[in-house]
Amino acid sequence: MLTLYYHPFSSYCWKVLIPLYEAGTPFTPRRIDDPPAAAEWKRRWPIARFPVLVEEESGLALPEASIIEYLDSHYPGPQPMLPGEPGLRLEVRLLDRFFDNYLHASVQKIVADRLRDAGHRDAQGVEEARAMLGTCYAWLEARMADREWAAGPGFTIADCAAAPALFYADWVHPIGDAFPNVTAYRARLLARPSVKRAIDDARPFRALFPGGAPDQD
Ligand SMILES: N[C@@H](CCC(=O)N[C@@H](CS)C(=O)NCC(=O)O)C(=O)O
Repeated sequence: MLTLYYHPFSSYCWKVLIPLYEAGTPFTPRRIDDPPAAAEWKRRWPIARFPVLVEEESGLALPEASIIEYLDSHYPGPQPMLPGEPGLRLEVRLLDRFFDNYLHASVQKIVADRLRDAGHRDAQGVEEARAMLGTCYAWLEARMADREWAAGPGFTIADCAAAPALFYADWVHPIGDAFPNVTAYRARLLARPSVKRAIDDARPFRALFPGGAPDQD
């Protein structure tokens, strides 16, 4: 049995929920806003970032959402989320890194800045994050011209990384008309049942979004 320490509104938690939902893998949800669950979570991963997935039988803790690779080999779903062909595996991992390190990180920078005291805001950092999002949209626009999913023919771990990153990116730095391929890809992701379920589970928490959630999605 798997335990997931998570919060339904957390973007990185969606990245783990999506493959769990895709494969229909059962897990015990433990919300980190519940103090006993939070104490367990921090004991198991003192870095204290979520999600953290734990395989109870072996005691194996799997922090860092990209470690969903493990699910593919140990709790496989109907289709592999990490393809077998070495070149394609590398491409999936590259796209996963792109979505996390440049797109998602820039969204987090903008959101985190809204939580700072007025006197401690980092205007330059936010400006740089916005510039990075623009660069990411442009790169992805060209890439998605003739693709359905981020890497290879099927839905992969790269798309699990893309879904929450693009969902919230559009909230903080609208993708707009200049990037129709990115907009269409985001719409495909949002229509995927596993992604839709994660979005719907998070709906009750939208009032928590720093700066207010936009009236969309
Ligand atoms: N590198 C981590 C990032 C996870 C992450 O940033 N999670 C956020 C929630 S979406 C978090 O833990 N925020 C709490 C904090 O920053 O203190 C991963 O890939 O799982």
